[in-house]
Amino acid sequence: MEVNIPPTHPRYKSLLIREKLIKGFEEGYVAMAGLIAHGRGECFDYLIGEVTIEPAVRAIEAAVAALLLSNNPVISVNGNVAALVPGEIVKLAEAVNAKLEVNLFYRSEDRVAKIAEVLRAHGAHEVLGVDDAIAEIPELMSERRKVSPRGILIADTVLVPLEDGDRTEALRRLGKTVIAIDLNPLSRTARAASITIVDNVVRAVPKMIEYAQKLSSTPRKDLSKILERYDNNLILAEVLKHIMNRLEELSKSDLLIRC
Ligand code: PTJ
Repeated sequence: MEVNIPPTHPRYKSLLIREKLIKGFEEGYVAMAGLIAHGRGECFDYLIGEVTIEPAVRAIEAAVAALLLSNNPVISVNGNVAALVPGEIVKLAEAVNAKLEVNLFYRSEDRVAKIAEVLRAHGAHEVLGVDDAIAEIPELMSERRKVSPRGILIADTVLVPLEDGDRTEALRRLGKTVIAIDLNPLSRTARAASITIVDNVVRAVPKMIEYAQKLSSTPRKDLSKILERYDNNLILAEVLKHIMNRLEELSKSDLLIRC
């Protein structure tokens, strides 16, 4: 169903994002739970202030450094990512020389094929996880355990935007560097990942492309230094402090009306 959102609507941008997910759901590649997940994300985005905050920028820099240093980086794509940032995720994969793999919590072969098609329509040359998801991540019960032997199975770094905690923990147990993009700084994924970008995927992925271009000719030893000084617990603590300070400020009644 087409909805006409007036550009003057105060929540215009946010409503357009919502429409992309609804369209993806109607076309059969966004999971119903993906709509619920988006609602939770929106709530945290409100608390953050709907901008990319400084701790997220530092996480983005470290994430891009990790991807550029990797031998086998893989970007895991689910329904929400395909609906929200299809072109950007393909561009990011090119910029850091990563493979794209479809990996779904609510896996169905129909959804996998549709997501691969969306990625190809946005310029992807190769999409893994479609008919080659024949390997399994040990100790993982969900459908997310099914991975490509040329992709996530052998990856040293995996970018997992909008993830569930179980797989993040399972990938960490396998010794992989896991980069999460998650608006909820308290989620199990956020706490289990090696690098957590607490930001909306629609802002984080374009910023990652920007950093990939900026860091593309940085010597490996300098990229390693970025990673050495990165501390994910500190970043998550800074995000929580940002939210606390923001709420503290907003709770002053004269500011509340203007937020
Ligand atoms: O496409 P599938 O089958 O793989 O399913 C995808 C979903 C998202 C349904 C699945 O991975 C899932 O159930 O995820 P969760 O456990 O609901 O976690 C999603 C996390 O993403 C939550 O912590 C949300 O706050 C966060 N989130 C939602 N929208 C965004 C987001 N983070 C960044 N950007 C967003 N736009």
